[in-house]
Amino acid sequence: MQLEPVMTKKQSRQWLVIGATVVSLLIALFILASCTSSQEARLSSSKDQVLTQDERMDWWRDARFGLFIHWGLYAVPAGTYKGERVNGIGEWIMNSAKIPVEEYEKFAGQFNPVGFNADQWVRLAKNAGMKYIVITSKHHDGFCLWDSKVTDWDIMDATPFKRDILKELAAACKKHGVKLCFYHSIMDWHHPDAQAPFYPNYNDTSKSNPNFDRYVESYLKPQLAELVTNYGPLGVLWFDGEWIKDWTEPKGKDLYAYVRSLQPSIIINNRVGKGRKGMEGLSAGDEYAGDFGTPEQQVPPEGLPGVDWETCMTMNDTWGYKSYDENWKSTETLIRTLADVASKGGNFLLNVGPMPEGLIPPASEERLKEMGQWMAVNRESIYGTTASVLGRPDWGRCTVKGNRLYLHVFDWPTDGTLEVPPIKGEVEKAYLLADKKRASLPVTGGANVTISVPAQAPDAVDSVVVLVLKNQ
Ligand code: FHN
Repeated sequence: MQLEPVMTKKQSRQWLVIGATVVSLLIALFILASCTSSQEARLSSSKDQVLTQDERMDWWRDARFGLFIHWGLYAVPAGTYKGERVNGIGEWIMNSAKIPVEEYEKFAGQFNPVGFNADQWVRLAKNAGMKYIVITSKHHDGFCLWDSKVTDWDIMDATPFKRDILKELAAACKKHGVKLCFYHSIMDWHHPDAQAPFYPNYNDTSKSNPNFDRYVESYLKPQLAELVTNYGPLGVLWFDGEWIKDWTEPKGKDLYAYVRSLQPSIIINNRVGKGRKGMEGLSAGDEYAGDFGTPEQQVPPEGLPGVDWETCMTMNDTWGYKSYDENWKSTETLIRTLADVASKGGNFLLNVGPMPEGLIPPASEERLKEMGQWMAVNRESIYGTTASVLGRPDWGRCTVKGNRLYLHVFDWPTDGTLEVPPIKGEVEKAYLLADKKRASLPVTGGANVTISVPAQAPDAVDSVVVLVLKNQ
């Protein structure tokens, strides 16, 4: 029996086409679904969701205190060239001594910091009370402290050391819960497309490079991609060397967007563009790129109200190591500067310039340890605090956190009575932060509060009295 075909040949061809279309649609849907999920996986696995400005700045505002590290080939000459002491900051020696590039390159063969121990450096910073580290990935001399694929002018190819310093530091920071951040110079005295104005003319800042854009697109950005994607999530990209003629605010805005596209949660300073205004650190107006202002070697007298800012400062007179710079700030000065900066709502980025063998100068280490002893007792009067509500009292500074005023008393009252400038709110209690029992100190009420304090100051440098206000 001849079975009647279920359908004609034409009908079967039509069904074949429909079937093939349905199958290819199903395959397309499957591919689309798998791509989306992997994209979401990437986003969620990078834990780098799109954060608000406040969410991004949150850890940084809480930290208040970080370590700046200026380290590179300039530690080899350490301020001396051809037997002569060279004036100026140590990391500028190539420029200050007008060292030709091929001469300067010889320092790479002498850079073998066998004493470098990332874990020791990170523990030193953490024990000092510092919550983040900003290290020079590349300073103006162009030398790279990491294994860069876009140049041999780096620690892996140009030196006998052949270890990726940034990778070792990243591992140590992750282990100890310290945020890793990179300083990166836009200005580059080594790259042929970026050398002017500093080479061979030295300090002829009127000079520009015909191929500067090539340097930006084929070198600066690829290196930043290496730094932002190969060393784990970074806290801050700290740009510098932005003052050159070839760099513009539009370029800065583009670079800011580029780096944020690589790691959306990263924080970027205002030296990515032209908003720095010299050593004061911040130009008025919000038309400039960058998340915080960068006063250098100074604390703004009134702070920088309404914006995030960070004072960076050396312990002596140089950022990069100089063997004979012994003009060290006292630990007292450094602790009081930390309190001063925090009392104005800023962060304090304190610098060390490691030696060529990879050790931190003993005088720097001593100060960091002494600051750590103070922070061990008083850290809550720094971390997460905001600017004073008492102005700048004659006896010291004030930081604030919630309903607590932290009175940083530099000059302890000889008569046992601490006079507090007028405050808004009623006092609940007062106690010495150094007193683990938090025994209440006698307080007179009213607008002009006085606190009876012991004859002996708990700390010779900065004794903190906590004034707890009744919750309004
Ligand atoms: O030229 C640099 C200098 O070497 C150092 O890195 C400081 C640190 O903020 N920044 C530049 C000078 O403003």
